[in-house]
Formats: sequence, structure tokens, C-alpha cells
Amino acid sequence: MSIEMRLVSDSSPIAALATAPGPAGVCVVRVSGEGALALGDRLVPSALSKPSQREGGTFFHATVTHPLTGERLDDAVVLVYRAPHSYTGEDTVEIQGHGGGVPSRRLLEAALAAGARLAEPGEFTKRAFLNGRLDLTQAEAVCDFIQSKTDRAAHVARAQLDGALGRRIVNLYERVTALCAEVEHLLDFDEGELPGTFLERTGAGVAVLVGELERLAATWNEGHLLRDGALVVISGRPNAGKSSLLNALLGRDRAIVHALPGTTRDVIEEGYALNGVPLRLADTAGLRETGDAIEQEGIARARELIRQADLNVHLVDQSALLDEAVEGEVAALTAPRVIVGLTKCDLPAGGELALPEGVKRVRLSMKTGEGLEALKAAMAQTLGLEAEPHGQPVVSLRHVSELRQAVAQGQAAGAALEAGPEQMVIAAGHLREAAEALGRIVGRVYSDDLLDCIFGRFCVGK
Ligand SMILES: Nc1nc2c(ncn2[C@@H]2O[C@H](COP(=O)(O)OP(=O)(O)O)[C@@H](O)[C@H]2O)c(=O)[nH]1
Ligand SMILES: [Mg+2]
Repeated sequence: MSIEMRLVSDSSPIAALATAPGPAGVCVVRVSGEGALALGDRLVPSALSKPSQREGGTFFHATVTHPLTGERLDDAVVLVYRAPHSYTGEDTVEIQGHGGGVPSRRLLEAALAAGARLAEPGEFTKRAFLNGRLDLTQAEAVCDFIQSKTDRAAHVARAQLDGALGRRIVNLYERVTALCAEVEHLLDFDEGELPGTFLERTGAGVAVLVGELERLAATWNEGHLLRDGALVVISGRPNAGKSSLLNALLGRDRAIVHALPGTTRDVIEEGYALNGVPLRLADTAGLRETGDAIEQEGIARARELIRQADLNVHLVDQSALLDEAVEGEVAALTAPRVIVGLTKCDLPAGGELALPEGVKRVRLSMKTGEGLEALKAAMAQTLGLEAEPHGQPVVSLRHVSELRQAVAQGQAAGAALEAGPEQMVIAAGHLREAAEALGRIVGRVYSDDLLDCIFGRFCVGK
């Protein structure tokens, strides 16, 4: 069942800038593929020993020259890797020249003129996967690691890159496969010859596995926020204190705060880390009826953003008159997760506000700082973020979809086993499906489309 569907892949030499363009001390141009070392030779014609004559894992200093024009481009350090001991598993040459947009582009152009093709996004990592250097969860983690927005996201991506998730999935895969093989083996027996407790034993084994799969899938609830971030929208009437709250959370005067209602007319979005989870914190235009066209547009944007929000922090100025209109506004909050912040608590209350059942409320004063910590705790709790880092959560929608598929197939297999020996063929079929779902997570089985989708997210040069 462990079908290794490795496709015949293109191994022609590819090149890309591995470092970000722009002013920098050093840039790295990477060339990988069949013939990369001979290609490197053409870039350093004056070097005493050329890449193709050198051992892997060595480096030397040389003048890089354009292979067609002969122009001396830069002094560089050239690193030589021989297959399979490189990132991609192929022969690779890395040229470290001076950084900067133009110098690095000239080095890359020289590599292309020497015979390389410009790499596609993620193509180096795709080759590393196709050459068996990484499983698919590790390859995906490369992109997550590079794009991580908080320390905690980086930590989790790094562990996934080291194979923590892949190992766990492979372990589950092998256990499902073993159960499947057991059931298939016993299909050859006549009913009367089946070992007495076989069905119960196998059923119990399947139940344990399903439980583990479910627990792993549940870590996605928090895990995906770690990678993708959560959108937290601050809403409320004009003057409720939305911009003041944004500034207080960020610890700097990002948004203009003014006693004049309607000051914030566009969405102001900023990154913010809560328990190591990256949030997009959006301050919005105050919700009210207005004749001002620009303000109207801001309000329309605010409403749209509230619809997309993972969490809506809705502010009500509790020092203003709390009438039925305010209660109606709060009752109409529709985001799946809402916290109501009662602001300006340093001022006398304008009345008592009745909140819909189950809606959390936090009393706030941006003047005194009251309630800010309580609000952060409520936000973390509502978003399901734990204060202590979880083991190795699932961060990818692809992974959790396959896990849920494996859970469903495992449950169906369990039900079939419970139904009796005549359903063993069906149970084996479900177990095989469960194993295949797990196999797809680590890339034991994959399609070109899947790889295009995964590596298309990457930057060129990785
Ligand atoms: N007393 C008091 N005034 C506040 C507080 N928060 C905001 N304000 C004032 O309320 C006015 C409107 O604040 P702002 O943050 O611009 O509200 P927004 O329109 O909802 O963004 C400003 O004059 C703020 O100084 C608070 O906690 N206490
Ligand atoms: Mg404002």
C-alpha cells in the first residue's frame, strides 16, 4: 500500500536569488541540478580549481565573470555541494557576492547566461521533496518558517521542519496499515476459523487510533491561527474609544484619537502578537448613520471586515446614555465570536447594559489602563489560544482535512468490525482509505496539482 508515486522530474539546472533583493552585505545566488557544477565553471574562468573539480562541501574565493560578455562582475565566495549532499539532493553551486539589487541581479543573469533556467517559486524545496530529502510536511514547514510572524509560530514551523509532525503521521500511518493488513489476512479464513476475540481486539485498536487522530486534528483550531493569524476587528459607535484601544494594545499612538466623532474613516490594520499567535488588529470607522460619503465608505468597509472577523471586540461607551438603541446594536452583533468592551469606566455610568446570553463583557478604561489585561485574557480564551505552547499542533488546512478524512474512515472501519465478520472486507477498505489520507499528508502519495498548490505559495529562491 505504500505506493511511492514519485514522478519523473525535471533536473535541469535552475538558478535563483536565495536572498532578498535590496541593500545587504551579501547576496546568494543558488544554482542546482544536473550540470550545475560545470555551469559554475563557466562563471569563474580564472579560478585555479573549478567547481566541477572540487569536492563537495568545500568553498573558494573567485572572481565571477559573465560567461558571454567576459565582464568581471564581483568577487565572490563559491560553495560546492555534490549530490545527494545538498538541500535539493542535486549538485549545487552557491555564489555569495555583494548584496544589493543591481549586483545580485547581475550575478543571477550571469548564471542564467551560463545555461541555468530561472527557478519557479519553491522549486528548490520541491526538488528536495522529490529527491526524498524532506517529506511533504517538512517541505511545507519551510515556507511557514520563512513566513512566521511570531516566535511561537517560528518554533512550531521549525519543529515541523525537523520532522516532528511527519514522524507522528508516519507512526499513525504504519499502525493503520498494520491493522488493515491484519484484517486482510484474516479475510482468507472461514468464519468459524477466525480467532475468537479477533474482531473486538482489532476494533479496540481502531478506536485507539481514531482517538489519537481526533486529538491531533483538534490542535488545528489553535494551530491554524499560529500560521495564518486571526483577524480581530474593533467596532462600535463613533467616540466609543476604538482607536484608543488599538493604541493601548499596540503600546504606541498608531491611530488618531479625537473627541470629534468620525475621526477614523478608514480601516487601520496592525499586526499584534497574543500568546505568540499573530493577530491582525483592525480599528474601524464608528458605526452610525452619516451623510459624509467618505465616512459611509469607511462604515461599509468596517461592516465587511466584521463579517470576516475571527473575533469582534465591540466597544460601548458606558458613560454615554445606554438606551434601547445601544442594546439593539449589541443584540445585533453577528460575528461568531464577540466580546463587548464597556469603555471609559473612569467616568460615571450612563446606565446598566443588558447583554445577550453568553456574550463576554470587559470593563475598560484607556485613561487608567483598567481591564486591558482582562481583555487580552478574554480574547485569548475566546479565540481558543492557550497560554502555554502546545506540543506540535497541526497548522495546515490540508493536513487537518486529511486527518478528518482518516477519522471518518477509521470510524466507518470500527463500525464495520462491530457489525461482524461478514463486514471485514468493508472494514479493510475503510482502513486502506484512512492510511491513504495519512500517506497524502507526508507525501507518500501526491499529484502534480497538489505540489503546484503547495510550492506555488513559496518565494522564488527557496
Ligand atoms: N475618560 C475617558 N476618555 C476616553 C477613554 N477612551 C477614549 N476616550 C476619549 O474618547 C474620545 C474618542 O476616542 P477614540 O479612541 O478616538 O474613539 P473612536 O472614535 O471610537 O476611535 C477621545 O477624546 C478619547 O480621549 C477612556 O477610557 N476614558
Ligand atoms: Mg477612531
